[in-house]
Amino acid sequence: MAAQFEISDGIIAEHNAREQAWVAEDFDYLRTKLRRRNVDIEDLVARAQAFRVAIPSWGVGTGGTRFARFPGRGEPRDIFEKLEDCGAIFKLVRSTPAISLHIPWDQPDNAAKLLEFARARGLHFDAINSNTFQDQPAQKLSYKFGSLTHPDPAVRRQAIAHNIECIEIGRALGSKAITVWIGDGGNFPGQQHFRSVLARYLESMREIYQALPNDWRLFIEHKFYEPAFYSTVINDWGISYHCARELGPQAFCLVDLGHHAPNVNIEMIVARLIQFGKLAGFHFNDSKYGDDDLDSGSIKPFQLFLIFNELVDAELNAVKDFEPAYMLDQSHNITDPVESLMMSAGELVRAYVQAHLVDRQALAQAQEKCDPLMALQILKQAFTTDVAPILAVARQRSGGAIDPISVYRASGYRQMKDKERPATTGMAVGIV
Ligand code: RM4
Ligand code: MN
Ligand code: MN
Repeated sequence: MAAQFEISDGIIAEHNAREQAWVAEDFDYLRTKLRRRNVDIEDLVARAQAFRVAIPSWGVGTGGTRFARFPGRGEPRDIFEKLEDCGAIFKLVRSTPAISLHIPWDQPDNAAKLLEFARARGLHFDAINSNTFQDQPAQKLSYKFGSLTHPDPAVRRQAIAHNIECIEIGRALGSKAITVWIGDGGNFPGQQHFRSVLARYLESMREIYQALPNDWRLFIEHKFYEPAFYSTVINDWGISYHCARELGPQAFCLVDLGHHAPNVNIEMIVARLIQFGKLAGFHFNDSKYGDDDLDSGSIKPFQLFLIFNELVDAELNAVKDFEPAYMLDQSHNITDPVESLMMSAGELVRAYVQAHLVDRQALAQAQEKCDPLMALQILKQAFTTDVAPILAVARQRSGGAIDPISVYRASGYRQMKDKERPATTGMAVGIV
């Protein structure tokens, strides 16, 4: 393979030197301001530098809507090119060294080669995602009427085998978790016997659970509707929690922000799962109406902050076995996915740092004294603090860019990839 274009350290350094002046000035001012609140800015920079969120392998391709897909220029055509894009994102933002692989969309022919390619870019593999929500070309039996919960045991066996194969692939790549999301459900009242399908789900999941290596976790991802529009087998966090408990200590509940009815109090669900020791982690995105897969923090930044408020509270309280896995699960239809993912990763770090600004002692006092107004004011004070200088300094100190999107645009990365990657047909990744 001819040498592929990469964003150079030189261009990052050159841009950082130009931005340096405002960053230093704003950082100093914020340091003074936070000192008045007894907050050490250096502690926040260190926390921002340590923050990690995984990129899904399908996220760097252009997604689709239910109606159309508009391919982008220089889109990655295979998993290696996807890793190149992930490498570019990681180089600029520094908080995204992990890739969450989707099987079979990004099934590797040679795991060792893929691992080596990833390592050369400082990347590694996070939770692996199985797919029994659509049929693949060479597949024997159809998932049209379900997979792990299908009435025909042969279909269930096929879906179980696929998940076990995913664990095997993940093992070879160094993953430590599998995320199972199924599309099983019904469009018609009476189509499914609710208790039977759930019983079959548990029976199938028990077999997958049995195949888990001891140091692996199984993530159950719920979703209240779609592709089924009347009933979904794993429809909400209550069912997910029930199943995780039934399965055992290696099973956890994954929260995709788009998988709840509008206006559901997601931060409270997060707190409950933390309390029960069953929070797997997140698929971050944002939404207005349903599973819209919009960019994280683009619609409801306060909700994102409130979720991180719960996560940081658990972190500071050293809640036992609290180890949430973070991933961005977005569909980029009208932006360059690399830009969207960089911005979204930044939004997560922002919410995380802001959550660290919450005066928890004062909040506890306000709660004790039944002073809701003060409680809200404490949260708002943290949420309205502009922490951009902290994020910029954190990126810079980790070797990344103060302004990742400007550097990315100036580097001409997409234009170079457009030349290197002539379009092929059949590059659709489906609806994500
Ligand atoms: C689902 C869910 C899964 C993702 C698929 C493509 O809605 O969010 O995590 O793998 O979409
Ligand atoms: Mn998801
Ligand atoms: Mn989703």
